[in-house]
Amino acid sequence: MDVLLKVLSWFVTNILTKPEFFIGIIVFVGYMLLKKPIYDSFAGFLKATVGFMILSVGAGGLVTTFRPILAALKVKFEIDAAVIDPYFGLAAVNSALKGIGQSASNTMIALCIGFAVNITLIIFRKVTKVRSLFITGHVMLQQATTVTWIMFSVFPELRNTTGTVLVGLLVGLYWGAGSNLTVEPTQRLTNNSGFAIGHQQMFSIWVADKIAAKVGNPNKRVADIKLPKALSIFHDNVVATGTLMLFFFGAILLFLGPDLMSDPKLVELTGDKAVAGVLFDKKVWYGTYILSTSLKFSVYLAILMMGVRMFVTELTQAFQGISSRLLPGSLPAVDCAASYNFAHPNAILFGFATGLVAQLTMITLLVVFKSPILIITGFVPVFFDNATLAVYADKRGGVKAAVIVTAICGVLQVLGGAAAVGLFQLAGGWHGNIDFATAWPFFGFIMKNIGYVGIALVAIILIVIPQLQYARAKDKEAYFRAEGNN
Ligand code: ASC
Repeated sequence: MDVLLKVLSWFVTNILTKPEFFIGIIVFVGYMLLKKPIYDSFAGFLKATVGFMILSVGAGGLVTTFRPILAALKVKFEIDAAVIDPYFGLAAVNSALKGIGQSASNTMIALCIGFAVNITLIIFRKVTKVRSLFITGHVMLQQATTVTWIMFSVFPELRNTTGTVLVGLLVGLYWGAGSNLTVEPTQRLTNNSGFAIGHQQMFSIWVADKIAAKVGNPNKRVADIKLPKALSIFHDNVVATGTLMLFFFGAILLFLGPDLMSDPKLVELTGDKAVAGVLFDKKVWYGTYILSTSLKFSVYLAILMMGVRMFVTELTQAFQGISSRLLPGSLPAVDCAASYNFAHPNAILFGFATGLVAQLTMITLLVVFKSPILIITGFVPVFFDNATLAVYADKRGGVKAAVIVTAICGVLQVLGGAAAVGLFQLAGGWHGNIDFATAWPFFGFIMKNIGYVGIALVAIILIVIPQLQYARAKDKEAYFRAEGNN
């Protein structure tokens, strides 16, 4: 058992939670199946892997730079609040697991079981109707950890192997059903580029795609906004992002002040050593710090987009090999940032800005109405969920839909986060991404109220979702060709 655990742990640490290699290997195999020479396949492996690593530099830079600013709000207001962010959630769950004498190895096993469940669903896709394999490893780790806590807090008697296996089963079903829901919206968005989304807002992408088609106008997209001549500089994403962030984070940083922004307490609060490197250094003028910190948003976003472009181009070509020879009609479900390649960059900005305003409004309301549970905005959900939903909503319903969808998302992120903190008794942080502010608290609620039958019910819901999706598909053959017009 010990050896098996070590092997599993090696696999999880070195491969499963390193999506860059996963994607690289898929690209390599895909090119080989397309009968490309080995040197071309190797080049594809490298470009996809390096592309994903560049994306991670961009995403990591955004997270590290803006996380302490949002965390500092908690200090400034002296509120005991939970930060809704998957990294804070991960830390909160890990310390809670320690508190009940459990270790993270449960999560590791659940993660592997979940992955195996997702593969099985695809192998039997004619029966299960699931076509997509979730391969965003770092996100799988966060999700398996959160669901482990939901299970262990709701059923203390299941803090054992049985509970861990059940977590694996539920997350595997979620990865299959959730990513499968993103197939049509993503294929439509990307002109059948051959990938789906495996991230933290999969149910919400499906919902956003449906709402947007009803409430908006696809002919008035973010790209179609006509600005007067003097404002036309904002068509350029670097200018738009830079200006908006300068005002936005500039105001927040002015409010927080140099003393707080140089306080090492923020490193401890965020649990991220890298934060030490982005704090204010009193040797420079605070104005310079504000300028460079705010503009880093544009810098890291540009890096992220460059990485996305590289790996998506390779993946799109190479996956034809896998979907034509190995697993017909199946798709890899990748990081939500892959969708940013198919949108006007200002749609991303729109989503983030609207989601943030909605979140801050809701948090103010929680304070005004003296809610016993308070929430602090976390960067990952407010940026990546809202940017992603805006991209999908803009495709189907233009600017109006993008604003409506992300405003709703921002509100739900705060309310759902607060509900989850209350429901699962977690201190300090909650996962916070939109699926974990809606679907998962709901699943947890079911389990808490009807016990073991609830676990079965959640599993059944997740099994039935792809069945309904297939039943509703107009063209059943196209469903298995995974086209976006269903
Ligand atoms: C997440 C998470 C990240 C980012 C990244 C976006 O949910 O944990 O690090 O989003 O995957 O590209």
